[in-house]
Amino acid sequence: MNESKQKEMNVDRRNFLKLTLGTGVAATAGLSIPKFAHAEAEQSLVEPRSKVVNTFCSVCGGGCAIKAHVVNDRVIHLEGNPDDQAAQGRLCVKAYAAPKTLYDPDRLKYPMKRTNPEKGEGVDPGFVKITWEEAFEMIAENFNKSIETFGPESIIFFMRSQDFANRLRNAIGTPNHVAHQSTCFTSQVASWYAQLTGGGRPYIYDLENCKYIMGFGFDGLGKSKNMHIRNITRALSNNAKMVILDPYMSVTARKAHEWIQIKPGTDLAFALAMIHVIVSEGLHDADYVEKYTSGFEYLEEFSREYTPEWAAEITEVPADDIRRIAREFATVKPAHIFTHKRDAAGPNYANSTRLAQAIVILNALVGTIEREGGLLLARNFPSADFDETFPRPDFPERRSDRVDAWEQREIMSRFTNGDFATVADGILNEKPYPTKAALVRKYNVLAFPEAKKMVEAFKKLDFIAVCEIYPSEMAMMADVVLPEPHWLETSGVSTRNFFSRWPQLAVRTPVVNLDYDTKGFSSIIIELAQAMGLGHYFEGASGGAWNNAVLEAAGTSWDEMKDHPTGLWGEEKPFEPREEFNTPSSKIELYSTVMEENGFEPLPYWRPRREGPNDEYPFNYLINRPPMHKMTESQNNTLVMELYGENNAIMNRETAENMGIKDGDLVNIESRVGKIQLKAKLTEGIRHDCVCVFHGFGHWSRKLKVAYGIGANDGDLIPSMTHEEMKELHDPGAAACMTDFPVKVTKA
Ligand SMILES: Nc1nc2c(c(=O)[nH]1)N[C@H]1C(S)=C(S)[C@@H](COP(=O)(O)OP(=O)(O)OC[C@H]3O[C@@H](n4cnc5c(=O)[nH]c(N)nc54)[C@H](O)[C@@H]3O)O[C@H]1N2
Ligand SMILES: Nc1nc2c(c(=O)[nH]1)N[C@H]1C(S)=C(S)[C@@H](COP(=O)(O)OP(=O)(O)OC[C@H]3O[C@@H](n4cnc5c(=O)[nH]c(N)nc54)[C@H](O)[C@@H]3O)O[C@H]1N2
Ligand code: SF4
Ligand SMILES: [Mo]
Repeated sequence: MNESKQKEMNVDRRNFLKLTLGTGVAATAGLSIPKFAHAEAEQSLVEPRSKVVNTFCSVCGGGCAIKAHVVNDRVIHLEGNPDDQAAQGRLCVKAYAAPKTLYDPDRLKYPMKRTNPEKGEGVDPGFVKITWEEAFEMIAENFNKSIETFGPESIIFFMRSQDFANRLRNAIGTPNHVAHQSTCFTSQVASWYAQLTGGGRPYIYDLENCKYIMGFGFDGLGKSKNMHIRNITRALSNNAKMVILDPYMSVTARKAHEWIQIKPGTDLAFALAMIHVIVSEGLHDADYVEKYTSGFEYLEEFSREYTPEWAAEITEVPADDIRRIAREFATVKPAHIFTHKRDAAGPNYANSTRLAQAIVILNALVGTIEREGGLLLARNFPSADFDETFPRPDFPERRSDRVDAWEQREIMSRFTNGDFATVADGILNEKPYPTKAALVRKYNVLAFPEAKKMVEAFKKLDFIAVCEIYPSEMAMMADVVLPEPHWLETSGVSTRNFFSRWPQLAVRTPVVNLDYDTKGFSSIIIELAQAMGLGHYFEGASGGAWNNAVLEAAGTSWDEMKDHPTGLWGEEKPFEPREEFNTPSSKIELYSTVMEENGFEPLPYWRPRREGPNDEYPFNYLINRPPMHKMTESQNNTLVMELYGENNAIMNRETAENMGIKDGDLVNIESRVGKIQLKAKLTEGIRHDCVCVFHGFGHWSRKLKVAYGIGANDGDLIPSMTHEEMKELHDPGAAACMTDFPVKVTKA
């Protein structure tokens, strides 16, 4: 290797290492020096052509604004945009490692079709290269054949909501749009929707002004959201106290003043006892409660029996601690309970939605919602209207019943799409009718509960088209694969609807172009519509025109923003608390009339989890994810894998040793639906009755050369649900119950 190349690689390694250490991740990882860094622009050090391009990160939904440094058409470094309220000049480890994904030789580079009709785990699809024209023709022919023979509802879309794709789905006339939300956050949004917002929920925690932070499992530091990491750190430097309940010593629990090892699935009892203490001792913020909430009069009777002593039996946390924490939470001001997605109030347990409701009540009782130091709703620009921007013909009539039965979820079906948990039952058992063909985007089959059953469901379909950037397991199930560019190669606008304290958009233009034969998703949809004979639904529509419309609604335009020095639009505004909320009473409804009208209990009465440990399956199952990984898509990234290269069965040291299990021994973990094998990792940082597995591993696609065969998929153990089981749970949040089942652990 020549000297200049070596020098550049060292710089690159040092940068990644330095930045990674800066995020606080080093504490959690066996940190070593990455062997190879990305990007070697050999000539670059001689006469470099360098530039800095504005973009924003799309590894997670944070949309942190980035200054991308490019030398001789190669990305050499990403830097947080200092003018961005989210990035504040720094990124998280997942973004710093992203160029390694951009330059991953395993990426998809052109459209392909399958030649092996057999499908399934370990089967080589025999992909061959085709043109985009052939790809669209094949998909159109198969979709149209399904529609003619079995009706439009035989087509199913698996993807996050996207305006162009939603229009195509409606133009086809199928109700079947399946998304991941019941595995991620529905329990949370159901409660905020009913009690407060009539829509979404707050993701902004004003930690800098907060003096008492409490979390029912939210791992803000370990989940590596840029703004959370920095804001939690600032709060701790400002002498805030942090109390974290978690059966596992998460990164956040490690930094907390108190780590409470609560029994899994029982946080609702803890929260109800806190309500009991605050109400019975009159510790609530009487002015706030009077002015901004309704239903306080019901709380005394509701919470009477939920004493700390009652909760202590259920949670295994001493009553004195529960009482003390409730008093601290109500009297140290400002205080708030931060809650995110997959914490105890996420769709993990059958009682999670109730916990989410109790958390809204607790935050309202201490007057911290929409107040400094509390939980804030996002401030956004007015949004553009897709139908107004691109007028369309009428959609055909469509059936209301769906393959995942999501229409039966009274509250959730209004503003989300389900349902990873029940769709396998729908497809395999043709409920309520046969589905035949699918369009999948940006979802991996490994991310479905009971992933092996979902593979069987996909096998039952006649035809699958998959939009991907990687030869993932999902791509391996495809008849046609449609490759998209990496986000560092694209243009776009991020409205950042989640984390904005004041409205601020971020814009991106392509940082580099690797010259692969890829296509952006909006173009894919429009060209597919044309091939299907539905092009008239997209007259005048394009991704670029839509970006411009979004910017115009915010008071600017693409022309103004594309060469903008910061790539950001929106001035900082002082915080003005909201005085009214989007509920029937315009107040925060402690007693939820919306829940009641929809046939649910208006108050979060105690209800146990669905399926706790028993004699046959004596362990609780916990799922986590490593700070530096992103779901199932970063295990082929060598930089990330050097930081965290394999998942384990994380067990309590004493428990494991009593079972004759040593660190590194292979163990089997079994649930009633599956079995995985992993090396044991022993620690004092987990309850004696729990085993924890990190998500993202267990790849079986041989085309992912780095990720293939490492670790196991936590999701093989998660039971999927039948339509009937989901209905029986009668959960307003339609939780997939991601960890509401027990497991057994044996030495392999
Ligand atoms: N680095 C990284 N960050 C990410 C992601 C990623 O893939 N990588 N994904 C993003 C996404 S999509 C999501 S949904 C979020 C998820 O992030 P979080 O909402 O923080 O959820 P989890 O990481 O699933 O789990 C949080 C904690 O809940 C604990 N827990 C489990 N059961 C219980 C219980 O009964 N009670 C209590 N008190 N705690 C319990 C677990 O031990 C775990 O430590 O992370 C986001 N951030
Ligand atoms: N077992 C188990 N299952 C889970 C979870 C868990 O903890 N355990 N967590 C749940 C949660 S919280 C969530 S949010 C979901 C997430 O589930 P998914 O959204 O399916 O997340 P990933 O597993 O990362 O898969 C994303 C896929 O999109 C591809 N991709 C990345 N960028 C692009 C792009 O620009 N275009 C296209 N077309 N494809 C792209 C990646 O290569 C990857 O294969 O999983 C849920 N399922
Ligand atoms: S939090 Fe990290 S991964 Fe998410 S958008 Fe920001 S930098 Fe990217
Ligand atoms: Mo998620």
